[in-house]
Amino acid sequence: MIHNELKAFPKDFLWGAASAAYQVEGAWDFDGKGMSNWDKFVRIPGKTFKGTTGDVAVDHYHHYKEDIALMAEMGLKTYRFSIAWSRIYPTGSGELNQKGLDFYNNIIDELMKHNIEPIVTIYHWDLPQALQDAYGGWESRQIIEDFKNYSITLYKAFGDRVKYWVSLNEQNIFTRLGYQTALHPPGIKDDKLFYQVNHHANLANAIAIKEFRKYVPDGKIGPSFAYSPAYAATSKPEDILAAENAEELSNHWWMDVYTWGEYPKSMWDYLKREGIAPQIEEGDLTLLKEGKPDFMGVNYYQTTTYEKNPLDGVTLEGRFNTTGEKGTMQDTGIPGLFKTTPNEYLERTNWDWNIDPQGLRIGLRRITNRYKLPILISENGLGEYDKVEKNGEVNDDYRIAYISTHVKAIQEAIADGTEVFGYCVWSFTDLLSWLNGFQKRYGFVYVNQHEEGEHDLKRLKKKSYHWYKKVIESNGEVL
Ligand code: BGP
Repeated sequence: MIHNELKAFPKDFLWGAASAAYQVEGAWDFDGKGMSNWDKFVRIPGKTFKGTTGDVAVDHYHHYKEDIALMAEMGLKTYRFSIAWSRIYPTGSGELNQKGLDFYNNIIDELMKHNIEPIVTIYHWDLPQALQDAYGGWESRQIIEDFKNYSITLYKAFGDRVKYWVSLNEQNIFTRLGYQTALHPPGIKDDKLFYQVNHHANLANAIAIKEFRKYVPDGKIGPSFAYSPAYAATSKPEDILAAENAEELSNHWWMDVYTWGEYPKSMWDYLKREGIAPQIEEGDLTLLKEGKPDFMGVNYYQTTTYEKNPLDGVTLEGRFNTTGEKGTMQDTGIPGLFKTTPNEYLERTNWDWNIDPQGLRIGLRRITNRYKLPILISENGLGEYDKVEKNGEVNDDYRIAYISTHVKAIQEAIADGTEVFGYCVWSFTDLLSWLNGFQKRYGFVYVNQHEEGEHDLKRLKKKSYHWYKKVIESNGEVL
């Protein structure tokens, strides 16, 4: 679709930025906070780039006023951040830690003072380790009740001021990397368990949304899904089918459940035949249908291109680029279903992520046509090396190019008929990139933090900071 003229962004469009507790806060054992699964995992040698941890991260815990002042100066309309469950309930359930609630109350009040709409993510991967130890965390149905109680605590504490909520961040990533590829905690490789854990997460998501209606009736809630739309490598029907398989198993497998409470049929049958379909109990499907979200949160970074993968073809074992050495990412797949392959038409970042603004537009249209839900782009951004010049400038023109082309693609998607009400760039300040240390930077604000040594954590506005300020001022007209 080529438009002669594009519609302007809606006048109350939420121009924003996003973060996650573990990646920014630091203060990992301050003020009564309990240990999380990430606090434990990063201490296992070899798990993260140069053994980096979020112990200090960018110390947002002690710098939040400074960071929010920078957001206000930029004119940010919304800030999406997550709550560390183990700050609220140090052991996951039971005793409440008032100091944890105070910290987030302060953040919310500070944001409101500056007219910045808070978007709260209930769960962005940092599970209280006590729940992992007690019953295997997401491996047990017990998590559903504990997640429900934790969510209700947040609704009661913050629901008077927070109107936008994200339930689970990238359920497809934390379950897959936690239980299928072992790159994230708890570092397990077990396909059957992966689908079971994911089913529990679906139920927890649904119950949290169902409860939300009682406590924050005037609010809006949805999950944030890591959507990588599938492309076929060629027009060979076998490649088209491979892309179809990927779209169903890697995308619809989650979004269909969120929206309709149903698993996609052909993939359900496939997993049944393989003996790895999740076990469903009575009442589960009813609950899933009761948890319909108000919007689809989309974290978009890239598309993935697929081709046919024979039965003896590649598996999910493949090197993941966490070093920033371009060209070190390996293709992976599921034998008999699909295999990934480079897309010769797309540039890649130094971490081998495809750069594809049109892919965002395609993804937004697919979601709109299939689910008919409004969309919050809850993450999108560029992780790259940044260099501080002698005069203190960070000239991140590559980031400006990335974000501006994606904003343009959103505007085109709106002209195509999608309803997008917000855009949160990942991220506001630089932060810890889970497996990649601090050298893979995403922020509008540079933070002097590195993998090794102690640093002063000084904040510096990058060129993209000044640029995004103008984008917001002009409501997306000046790119
Ligand atoms: C998403 C996560 C974020 C963030 C981002 C960038 O998957 O929700 O927490 O980390 O990806 O990823 P990375 O840090 O691996 O580059």
